[in-house]
This record gives sequence, structure tokens and C-alpha cells, in this order.
Amino acid sequence: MAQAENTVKITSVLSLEKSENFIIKRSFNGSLLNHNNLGLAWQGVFVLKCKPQDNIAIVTEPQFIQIYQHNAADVALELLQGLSALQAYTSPKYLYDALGSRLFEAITELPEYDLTRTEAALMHQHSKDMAACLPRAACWIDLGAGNCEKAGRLLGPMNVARYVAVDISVDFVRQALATLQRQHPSVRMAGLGTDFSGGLELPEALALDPAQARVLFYPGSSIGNFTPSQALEFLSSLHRACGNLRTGQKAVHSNAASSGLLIGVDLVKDAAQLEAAYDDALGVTAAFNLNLLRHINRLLGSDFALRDWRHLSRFDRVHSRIEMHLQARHACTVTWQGSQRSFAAGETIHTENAYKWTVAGFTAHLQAAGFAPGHVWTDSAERFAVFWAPA
Ligand code: AVI
Repeated sequence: MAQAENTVKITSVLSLEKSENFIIKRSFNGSLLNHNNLGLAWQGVFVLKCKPQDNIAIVTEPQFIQIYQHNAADVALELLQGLSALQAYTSPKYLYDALGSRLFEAITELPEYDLTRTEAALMHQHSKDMAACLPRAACWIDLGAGNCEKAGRLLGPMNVARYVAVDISVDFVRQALATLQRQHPSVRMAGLGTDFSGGLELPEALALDPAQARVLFYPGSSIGNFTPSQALEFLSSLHRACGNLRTGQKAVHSNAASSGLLIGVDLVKDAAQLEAAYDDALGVTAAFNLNLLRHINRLLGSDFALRDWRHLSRFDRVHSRIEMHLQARHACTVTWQGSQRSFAAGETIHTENAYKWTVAGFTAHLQAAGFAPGHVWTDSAERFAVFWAPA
């Protein structure tokens, strides 16, 4: 019996019925894949009859951990602080309710917004080169994973052994992770719901192996939505997350290449091109920005009228950033939770910054955060860069 368990080759299920003379008995939480790649959920002890030559996949279900808990009072306080400031502002995270996330996906399809496509092309074009720089059989930690599409394309080429999809809610990654798990049965997967915008903390519950190299994956130039000082703090937290969680020391890696950060960064370019990317002809970015007011109305019980506001985006060369604002079309008063604010015609709410970096500037920032010099890949027009920064 024990010998039988050890000798069965486990790859993918061809048939569960045809075999008679072989039995595997295991206790686990997981699924079996049938030949259509459909998972059958199993829990507890099961007995499976098959022959040694049968190909069988035993796939554990992804682990799901939810840390972030929505606290309505904290959210209201944060929003009220920003909306009451002399220059009203809101955190860009409030752009992403369910509709906002869909509108952002639509933005990535726009001809004016080539950031996502350029990054995907770079990853594809240089995947061999990247695989040579990055640690093999590593644990990939995908920050802002969403539909897990970007990392999903790299799991095979980069020989990923473990994959952790991080987003504010595990519900955002649940479906995608289940699908990915079926496609990559040998990769151990987890979904982590946490708000990492203030710095990444990896919980003990993940039981990460300190001896396994880690690749922190942060594509999409979301780092551009942090100010440079916030970005430095955030990158420093990522540098710490490359190390040993329990002792606070660097992990001991058996792999030749060490842990590090693989990050996509949008670069400074022509102002007209940048402004078009954040104010497209179809008005999708305008809808994305205006939708924030609906989200705030739900969170705060406020009465923003969308028709009173217009989308504004401009490139600020001094700060090297696109600024997105919502501008009052005329004088209006907005009320919330027993209070109110009047906005003069032309007054704005600052809703997002998207910093555009130079290769030299971002390299220096990575090093200030503790990363070692690594590698950078850019497209021929230097519109976008992917950095590999070893810890
Ligand atoms: C998510 N983030 C990188 C996007 C950006 O380009 O700053 C968000 C966005 N805002 C307007 N368009 C896209």
C-alpha cells in the first residue's frame, strides 16, 4: 500500500474508473482534475483506484487569507479629512469600486493608454532574459493581482513554485486563482486580502519558507500613484518583505539568484502623449474619475451630483506627474453626515497622481530603499521600463 502511493506518477487525470489493482489513500483538502481540467472538490480521506501507469493530478485548493476588514468609520474619517482640506483630495484607491475596476480595465484597452500593452510586450519579449536573472522555483508575491492575468502568463516561463495573489479582498482573486490552480497543479497557491498601500506585511498564516527565494511582482506602474516619498517607504517595505519574516533578517536561499522585486514603471515622455493617455477621446478616463463621486456618495452618504463636475488631467513637468482632478463646473454645495462644503466654480478635488520616472531616477530610488543594482528592460522608445532589483 505504501509502495503504491510512492510509485504512482501524478501529473493529470486520464481516467478514474478503468483501474482495479491500485489504490491510493490520502487525506487532504483539495481537488482532482479530470481530463477536461474540471476540478472535483474533495475533503478528507478518499480512496482512489488506479494503475501505476495512470496519470493522476492531485491539486490542493489555494489557501485564502483575508486580513483587511472594511471599517466604515475609518473610511468616512479619511474621506472627510481630504474633502475638507483647502485643496480637496481623495486617495486614488477610492477610484476602484466594482464599476471603477471595470472602467480601469477598459482604459487599458484604449489606444491612448499604451502603458499596459507596452509592459506586456516587454515581459514577453525579454522573458528568457528575465528568467535568467530571477531565482528559479521561487515564491512569487503578486501585488494588486486582480485577475492574476499578468503573473499567470509568467508562472510557466519563470518556473514559479509558489504563488501568492495579493489584493485588498481575496474575493477579487478567488475565481482567477481557482482557474490558475487548475492550469498549474504543481504550484502551491494562496490569495491574500490585505491593504498593502501603506506597506506590505506578510502574515505568518502564509507559512512562507524562509529558505525559498521570493519575487515580489508589482507590474502596471502602480508605483506611479505614490508620491516619491511614499514610494520610497513602500519600496523599503517590499525590500523587508524579501527577507526572513520571523527574524527580520534576510532569508537564506538555496537558489543561486536571490529574492527581489520585479516592477513595471511608466517613464517620462512627451506631455501631449501623457495628457491624451489620461484624457482619452472616448471619455473612459473621465467616467473612471467621475465614478469616484458615486463611490464616495455610497461610502459617506454625500450628495455629489456628477453633472456638476468635469474631469481634468494635466501633466505637471516640475513634479513629473499627471494630476487628475474633478473640477466644479459651477458653484455648488455638497452635504454629508450633517456637514457640508461649498465649492466655487473651477475649484477642484485632486483625485490621483501618476508620477512618471526616468530610468536613472527610479534606479536611485530602488537603491535608497535597500535594493542592489539589477537589470532594466525598456522598449525602443523608452516609454516604459521593467526593473529587476535584487534584495
Ligand atoms: C493603476 N494606475 C497605474 C493607473 C495609472 O496610470 O496611474 C490608473 C489610471 N488612472 C487613470 N488612468 C489610469
